[in-house]
Amino acid sequence: MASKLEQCVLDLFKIGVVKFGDFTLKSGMKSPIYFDLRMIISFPKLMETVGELMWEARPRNDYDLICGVAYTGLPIATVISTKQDLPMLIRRKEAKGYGTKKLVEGNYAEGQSCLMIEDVIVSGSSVFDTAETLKDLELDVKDAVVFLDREQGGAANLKSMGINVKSVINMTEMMAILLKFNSITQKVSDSVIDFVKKNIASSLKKKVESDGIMDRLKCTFESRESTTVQPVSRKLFNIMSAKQSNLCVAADVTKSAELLSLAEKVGPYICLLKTHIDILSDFSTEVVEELKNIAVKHNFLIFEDRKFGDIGNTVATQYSGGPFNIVDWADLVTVHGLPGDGVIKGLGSCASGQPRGCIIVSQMSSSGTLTSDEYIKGCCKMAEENAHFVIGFVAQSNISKDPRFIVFTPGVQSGCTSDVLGQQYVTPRAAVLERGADVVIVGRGITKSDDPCSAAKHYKEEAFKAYQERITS
Ligand code: S5P
Repeated sequence: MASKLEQCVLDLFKIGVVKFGDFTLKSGMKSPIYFDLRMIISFPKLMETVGELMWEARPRNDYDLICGVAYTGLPIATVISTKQDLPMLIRRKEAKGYGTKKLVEGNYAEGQSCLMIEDVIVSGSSVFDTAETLKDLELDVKDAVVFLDREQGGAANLKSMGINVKSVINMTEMMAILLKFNSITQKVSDSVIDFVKKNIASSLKKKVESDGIMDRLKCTFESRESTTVQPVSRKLFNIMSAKQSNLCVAADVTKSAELLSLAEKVGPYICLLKTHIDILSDFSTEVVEELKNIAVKHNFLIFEDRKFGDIGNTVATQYSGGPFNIVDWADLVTVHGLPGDGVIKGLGSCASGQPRGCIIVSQMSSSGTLTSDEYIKGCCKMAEENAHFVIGFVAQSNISKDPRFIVFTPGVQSGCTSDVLGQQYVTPRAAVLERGADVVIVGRGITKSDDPCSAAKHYKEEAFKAYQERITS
């Protein structure tokens, strides 16, 4: 008598899930066998059995959530979810272009453990992508269960990235069952086993590190939106694509009326307006209310360049409260990496559900800056570990290839190389093409020009043209 697993494999073979012939896999690899579990949705009882076997194979017992890897993982995860009364998440393949623009659907809370469900692994890249997205939401994702491990290196690949995979069956075992029940010949089985041994998928780690497609500098802002779940990054990528602008104006003016008038003038050309709110001699809560209205009208975000640099508890009180109550109106703020990630956690604790984020000042434009290579590396690590709140870096060079993170470069002005107090300038073109800026920050080049509106238009066009050249070169 066939065991439950044997019967399941025979049934899958009978309905055509296991096919022999010449196939090309998603990775471009040629294969003599194709395992297409999608069609089990037409066989509910069999789908239930697959779900049961996968649940039995899970690495641990105590998960708060499960997440199906699109697409075939979704119906299987649904079956498990209802049977085990375990809440489920869905990770979209692409972010939807309307409504909430969420990449992950379903309810979750920080720190909950989530088991990933996938039909088959070859290199493990789909499971890895899903894990990265879930980790950005601060979920605890270390385990995946798959039905078939094709034994082409996927499990080892995922292990090297910290993900533990359990499979219901591997290719050798599946061939053995089909052979035992005379469903295939020895010759077919041998050719499949020989094929998997000779066709090990390339290392995921190397792929992630070297893949040109993953390189920030080569990705469009539009495509980068779907690489992150950080709500402010997503909004900013969206605005940058829609307005064709990667210009941030540094509105370093000292009167509220000047600030609002400048925001109105440059608003149509910018993706971000950067403020130093404490230099306003006549600050009032009304001015930020008006600024918010102008930001909505012209579709840009507000970025308070506060450069928080103290322990978490102190920055939390500076961010939320005091005369400026920054958390209430600034989409983004800057932080120094110096204190360690308590500064980020402190700010994050005040944001409570509002879409807010921070940028780590990792490298400065001023002469004599103390931001060493070690310091920059530390800032990058901090960003990776706090990607739910960190949207990128203030930097002067290509410090991160990660397409999720946005690099902002200040010290940008055409026709001027420095000021008398140590500021150093490059042109927008050099910032984007030579230094790897995504967003250029221009202050006096615009605010001190005779016509800030035309100057903003000019800088916007030059910086965006340089970005377009960069992604197509
Ligand atoms: O390294 C830096 C970081 C920042 S945020 N160098 C900078 O100049 N900035 C800010 O960018 C600075 O505080 C100012 O608001 C703006 C540059 O202004 P500009 O007038 O020199 O273009």
